[in-house]
Amino acid sequence: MKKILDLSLYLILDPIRCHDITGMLATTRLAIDNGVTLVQLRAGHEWKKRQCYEAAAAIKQLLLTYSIPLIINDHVDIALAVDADGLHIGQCDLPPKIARRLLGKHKWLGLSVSNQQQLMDVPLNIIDYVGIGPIFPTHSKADADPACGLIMLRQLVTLKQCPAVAIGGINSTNAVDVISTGVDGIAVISAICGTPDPAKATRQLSQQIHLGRQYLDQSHLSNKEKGR
Ligand code: TZP
Repeated sequence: MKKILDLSLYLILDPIRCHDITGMLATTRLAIDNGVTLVQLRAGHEWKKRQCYEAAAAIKQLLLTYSIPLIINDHVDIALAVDADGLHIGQCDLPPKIARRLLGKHKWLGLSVSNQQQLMDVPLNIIDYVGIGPIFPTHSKADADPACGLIMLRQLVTLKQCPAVAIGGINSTNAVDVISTGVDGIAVISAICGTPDPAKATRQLSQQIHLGRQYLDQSHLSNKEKGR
């Protein structure tokens, strides 16, 4: 059975910024205690399969106690091996149809998109959510596409036909603006992983998501009033 997918604050665990598996587990614990709603393991390219499996199994074990879903980036075999809740794929990974066939219908499947064409091409019968980005420049992904910015994000949000999370360079200085576009959540690496105080960083982001949603509700309300 699929758990409820709450994209609000999506933590992507990065082994370099968290240093090692122990660091990833510690970061995960602090982040969940302070408002993270979903966790993804994004294993390093240099990782051997065994290392990836061991990290995924340990994180899955921890997340089970909190009922927070685990998504595995790219590796469908690892997702199945640890009974993760879903898989996230990019435009150059397995085609969505193939990933879905391997994954089965009871797990979440997310897809990265970075422009309007990719968003329009999302197979809605296969994909559960999209990751839109990078929104801002990022140091966490070497081969990231150019940043699309808030204006483009707002436009993509109006076109989307499935839940969407924004990603790339999102932190406590811009999270309110990102959420105010109407996107369903934010996904972050460096705003939590490797920060001096991941608990505080997560709390701040949660508060900003709340604030961004309040702005959005207020602007919907005042648009309605103007239309009367
Ligand atoms: N996909 C698009 S940008 C990105 C990924 C995985 C990296 C996001 O990391 P950060 O540190 O939150 O900018």
